[in-house]
Amino acid sequence: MRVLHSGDWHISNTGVVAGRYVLRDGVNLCLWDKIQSIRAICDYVAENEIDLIAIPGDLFDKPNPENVAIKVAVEAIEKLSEFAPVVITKGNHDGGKGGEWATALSVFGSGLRKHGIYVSDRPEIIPILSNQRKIQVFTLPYPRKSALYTVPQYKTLSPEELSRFVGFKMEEILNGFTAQFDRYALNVLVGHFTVASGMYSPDQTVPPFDISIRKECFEKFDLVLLGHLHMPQEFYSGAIFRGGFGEEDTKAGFKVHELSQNADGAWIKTEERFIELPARKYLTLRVDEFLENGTEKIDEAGPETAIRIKGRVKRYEYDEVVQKIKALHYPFIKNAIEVESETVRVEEGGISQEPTVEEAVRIWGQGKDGVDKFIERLVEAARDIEYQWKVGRGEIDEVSQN
Ligand SMILES: [Mn+2]
Repeated sequence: MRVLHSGDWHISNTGVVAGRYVLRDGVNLCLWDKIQSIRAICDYVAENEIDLIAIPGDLFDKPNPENVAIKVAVEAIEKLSEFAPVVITKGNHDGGKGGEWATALSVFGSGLRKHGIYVSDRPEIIPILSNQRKIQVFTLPYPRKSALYTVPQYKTLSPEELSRFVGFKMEEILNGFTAQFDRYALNVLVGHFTVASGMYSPDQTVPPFDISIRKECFEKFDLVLLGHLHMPQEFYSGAIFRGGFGEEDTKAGFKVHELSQNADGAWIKTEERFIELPARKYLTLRVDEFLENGTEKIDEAGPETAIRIKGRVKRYEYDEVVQKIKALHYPFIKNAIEVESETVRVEEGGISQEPTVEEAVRIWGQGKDGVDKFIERLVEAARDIEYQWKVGRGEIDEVSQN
């Protein structure tokens, strides 16, 4: 049995490459890139024997995708369904927040199930027969966390408390699933959420306020296929594109899992292959590297690579660097160079130490009656604002929203 696993397509007709909005063949370049990846997946499915295709969430990038995004998604899923049953679960980007009635996935309707397209926006068990083999698919889409805020008894929970509560409920659902296993079938979990030990990027672990599930809860499933984390890792196929310079070291691709039945009829995973997709490359050069041998490095990277030049220079050096960048006539280049500040502040008693944003918020809240209840939410919001501010200044890299 062979299962193809590819999540987080984030189909949308928007996005910038190296800060530029580009149209190619009438569609946004970011969508054009994704179409190339989707085509490669469709070709793979057409050329190889596949028994099940799982797309665990974030097929779309937003709840109200553009017509062209819908066209790309529907055509791809129809194409894939000619070769194998397709299971799609709802991700956080597909919509359905709070009291929303529909998600972007509503375009598929429910009548498509008889044609082998199974869209799931709630936890459920889907029995599938593929090439005379029984598959029991268990779905666990992204939960509607914000819906809980409308329930009076949960209104006072902090984001961390709410995430823990939702995570606990999801683990209960997983437990319930294991009681419904079909011992003659392949029991597969297809879901969109974070695993507790997961990584957002090569150097960023999952933050504590995200809903997460402990991986012990997966032990009994024959196969666990998740979406949400864009970096390929255990349980995750990763995304089919790179979201920007923050993901230049992240591989984009999909996975193929091979399983075979042992003498007792149990399914054993025999191979897991990661197939890399030719997603657009991103490359950051330090300003000194750029001045030294930037032209060679950029030639070597090729004209489709997005380049960023980063670092600090003195005021008088800046114009020269900008001239050099312009002279390249390179389509995808981002100037993220900062000019070194020339002002130095000296205060009595030495250098003054500013408190961190978090410290400042906590100091402000000290002894204020009633604030303590909201302090964690304030701190989280402050951290988020500080993060966005730093990203805006190019001090840190943004990792695309999972
Ligand atoms: Mn997601």
